[in-house]
Amino acid sequence: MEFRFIHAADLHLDSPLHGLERYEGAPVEAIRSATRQAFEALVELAIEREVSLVLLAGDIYDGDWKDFSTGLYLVKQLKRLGDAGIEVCLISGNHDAQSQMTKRLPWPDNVCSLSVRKPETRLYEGLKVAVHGQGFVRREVTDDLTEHYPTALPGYLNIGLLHTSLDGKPGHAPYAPCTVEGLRRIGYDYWALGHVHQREIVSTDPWIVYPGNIQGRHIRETGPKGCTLVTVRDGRISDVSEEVLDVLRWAALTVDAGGISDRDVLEEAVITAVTAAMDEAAGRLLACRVRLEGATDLHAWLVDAREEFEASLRARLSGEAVWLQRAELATQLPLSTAGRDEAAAGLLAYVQSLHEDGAQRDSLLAGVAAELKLPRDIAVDDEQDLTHPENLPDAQKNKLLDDALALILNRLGKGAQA
Ligand SMILES: [Mn+2]
Repeated sequence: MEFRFIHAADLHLDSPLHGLERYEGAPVEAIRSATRQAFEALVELAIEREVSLVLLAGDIYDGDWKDFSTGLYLVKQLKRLGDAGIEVCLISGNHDAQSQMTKRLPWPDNVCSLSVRKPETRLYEGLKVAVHGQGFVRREVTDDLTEHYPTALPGYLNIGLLHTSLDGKPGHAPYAPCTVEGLRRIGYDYWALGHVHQREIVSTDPWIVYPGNIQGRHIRETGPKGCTLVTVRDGRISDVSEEVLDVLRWAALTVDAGGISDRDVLEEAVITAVTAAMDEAAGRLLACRVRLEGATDLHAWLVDAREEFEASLRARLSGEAVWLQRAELATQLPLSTAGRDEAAAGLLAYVQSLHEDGAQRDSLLAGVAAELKLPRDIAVDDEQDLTHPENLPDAQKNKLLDDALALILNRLGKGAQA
């Protein structure tokens, strides 16, 4: 006998957009509806591939609903699965923990939501599958939930459903910690995990899988997103594959501007990188950020005219299925004083001496902070607090000085080496 199941997690349906409105031309509607469209792609995949069971490992909702539309939407999609004879087994995670949700709707008949009080086992007798799991009762679950998971049931394919950070994942809150060794000991065939948004096959014996989220929601969630499709033959897992579901692709691109001294050449290099990412996105809307790196004579001009450069790129890309969120500057002024006139070389040498004399640099920055409002152009990144530059790490203080120097040289018409 052969059947298939789908394992997905972290749908974060209708998750809100953070600060996108402040970006010119942001495709707010496309981003707002992306999590729903990706879930519809999952439903269609399940029906098309005639899967028997869909497992959802927590964070189905991003948090409490502002009204009932999110819940009604999900119920409708789950019923589509029910109409196709597909069962659904799910748990809550930290975002949709029982305590987080004030509104509730009854689940359709084909849906089993496992208990948040203790591990619960749901048997699918026709498939000879046992799904064991426990949802989050509150947002911060700090104990190892698997300590009380039952041991594997003989004669069944045993699946553990769990929302967890395992023994620590950078960038993810350490909820329901447990170890790979601990999971192994329980003796299941497949651990359907959720919480970590980056896809990862942690182990193949037994299978321990994070499918990642089904749709990236911001620039830190880049690359293809989707679910895991598992084939079971004669009671054993015979195939595990990744299925892409996202409708909008995020990409963080890097362009080496090192040695480029012509604006058109740099623009062409960025367009080439964006075009390659669009090819990978295969027709989906691409939301991208471009980071420019390297020592270039264009640095001073970029610091001064970044918005102009971005606007020019956006004009080139208009009409394409791409949104350039921003161009991020990680370029440097070429450090050599060769080919510069006396005034420019003097300024360059002065700033370099400040790199070496931290105390003098810090007192200069403290003075600047008190007297001046620094222009946003020389911000080291988006979220940096520039009202207190003296609190930045040394490397960023130096970068701030370098960018200020670049700005001055450019305004003096001395940005590039002769
Ligand atoms: Mn989570």
